[in-house]
Amino acid sequence: MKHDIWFNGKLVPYEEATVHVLSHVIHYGTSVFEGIRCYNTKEKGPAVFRLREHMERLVNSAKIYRMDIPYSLEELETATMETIANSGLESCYIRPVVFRGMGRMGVNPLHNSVDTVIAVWEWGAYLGPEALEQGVDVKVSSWSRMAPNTFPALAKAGGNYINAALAKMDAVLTGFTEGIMLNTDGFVAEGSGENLFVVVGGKLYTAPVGLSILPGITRDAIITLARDLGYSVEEKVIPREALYIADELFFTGTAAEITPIRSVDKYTVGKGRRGPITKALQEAFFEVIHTGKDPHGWLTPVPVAMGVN
Ligand code: PPE
Repeated sequence: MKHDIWFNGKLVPYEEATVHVLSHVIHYGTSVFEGIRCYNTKEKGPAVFRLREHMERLVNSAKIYRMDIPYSLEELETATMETIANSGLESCYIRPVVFRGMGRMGVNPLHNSVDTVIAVWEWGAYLGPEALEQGVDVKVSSWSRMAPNTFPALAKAGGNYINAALAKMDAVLTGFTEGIMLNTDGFVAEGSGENLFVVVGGKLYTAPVGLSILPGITRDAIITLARDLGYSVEEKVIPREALYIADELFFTGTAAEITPIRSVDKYTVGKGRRGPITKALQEAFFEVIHTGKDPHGWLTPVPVAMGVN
């Protein structure tokens, strides 16, 4: 866990990557961030999954919050590769975060610094070691996703996760692994840190981006892989009770990858274990990230010159 962290342009020792308690972000949640994975692929060695798309989302999140990141996309990508190479990790989770730092106190962040950090660490199965095979038990959260025109859902902003944390705590403290949040109209949005897919009659459905979800990069990859396999995928408004009568349900996300859901609110989903379409999609996804077969150009190998592979 204690790898050097890229902080405003250079790698610094883990212990030195600190901020002042009066940083704007601590008081007002003014940060945007990403979660990215680097996989040690069989054919290409360590390679980052959809680095460009993640960095584009980071830059867009920052733009929404009027933060000017003083680095180009290319510089952020190079910095990511340097941080990975320096860590010596062959597979890792990558966390870029851009935040409002020191300047003035008060809500207005426009006079505060924009600081940029990239950290890496080893992160295993997000929803537990058995989750990818056995599936997880989840509940519909008593907390809703933020309404449109409150917090922008397309921005992956730190402050959004105070809502996600309420849903996650509500789930784990009542004996579930994760909470599914509805939007403020009561339609299915997503998990606290994952998008959600519903399988019914051999077809896949997922909430449209306008329903206050994060436009997940794994979600996009799964839509592509499902269509490659010949499945129909539709973005559709999903009522809560559709979860109870679905054939299969699964989460997608960088951290969660593709995690099957075996029950919701104590209703058994399908046969109560990973379904065949979920399994086929996991296999297609793992073929890319573990083997390194990359028909869609999603992998960026960590440059050999940097020294990991
Ligand atoms: N919705 C939310 C709310 C979300 O946080 C994530 C990622 C996704 C969907 C899936 O997006 P993508 O990773 O682009 O497929 N959540 C990140 C943070 C999790 C955390 O606990 O921190 C992640 O998976 O990296």
